[in-house]
Amino acid sequence: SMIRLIGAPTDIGAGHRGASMGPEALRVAGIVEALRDRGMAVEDLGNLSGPMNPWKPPVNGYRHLPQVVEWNRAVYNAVREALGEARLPVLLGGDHCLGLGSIAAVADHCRLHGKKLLILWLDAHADFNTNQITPSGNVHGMPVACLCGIGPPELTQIGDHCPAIQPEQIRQIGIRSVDAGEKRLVHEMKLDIYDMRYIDEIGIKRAMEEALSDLDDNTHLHVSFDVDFLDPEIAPGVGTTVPGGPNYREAQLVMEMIADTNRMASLDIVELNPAYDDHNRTARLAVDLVESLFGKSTLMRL
Ligand code: DIR
Ligand code: MN
Ligand code: MN
Ligand code: MN
Repeated sequence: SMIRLIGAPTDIGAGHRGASMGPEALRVAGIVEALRDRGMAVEDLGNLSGPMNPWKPPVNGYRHLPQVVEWNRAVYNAVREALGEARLPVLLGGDHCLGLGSIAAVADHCRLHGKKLLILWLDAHADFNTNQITPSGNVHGMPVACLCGIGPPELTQIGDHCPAIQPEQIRQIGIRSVDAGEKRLVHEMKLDIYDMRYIDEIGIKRAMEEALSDLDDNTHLHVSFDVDFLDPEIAPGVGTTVPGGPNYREAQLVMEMIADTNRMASLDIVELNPAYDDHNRTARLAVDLVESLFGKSTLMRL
């Protein structure tokens, strides 16, 4: 189906400024042309608008909660509308707090159409903090907990249902930074986490086979791609780098294996931060990986 790009230029959920420049960096790196070269129809709706970053300290364990709510409402509406018009929404973030609005919209759409939803969360972080356990107050560290119903009502009730998803609908890949309280909570909630230790032991191919094992032809696969998933050696342009991530070949294989399922029906590209990048190389890498996500292959397809 036709791809719809939705820009959400904000960094209200992050602890570093600059993810607000992500949508334009991806356009400058040629995301539209790359997808069209793959034979896809693409429409770019431009950017959503929302509140400025007031750059204030956290209140009650949340930094910028009213602004986070407003941006997520805009993202929810835009993603919901795209899916309703049979578009494949690609959210250009923006920080990862926006994964909440995006996935809440996808979950409501799937419920309405009797689709199974599976979410692949590619990230260095589990993003399962709460205001009680967060070391930072940054809401980009909380969207998965909010989706599972743990968080402030303004965020857990962003869509039609609370919780928006069940923990067993999510598979996290590439995780290598989990905060102390967050660690307890992800165990308690039985989150399905393919962390880097596990990937080192069994390899990225088997890890992806396991993560994608219960897809069927009625499954909507959502991919939430936090660019800090990638090793900082290849992807310096993010606010919170964590060493020891997937290298270029491993990241390509992840994307190619997702493409092979033919089930990806929505995508977030978040946390790209041009202020930390080296001449937009991380944006160009993200576009290269997105081509693979949409089926670019050396030998298999024309
Ligand atoms: C850390 C960093 N776990 C926090 N989180 C994220 O502040 O909650 N960084 N998502 O990108
Ligand atoms: Mn994240
Ligand atoms: Mn992250
Ligand atoms: Mn970050």
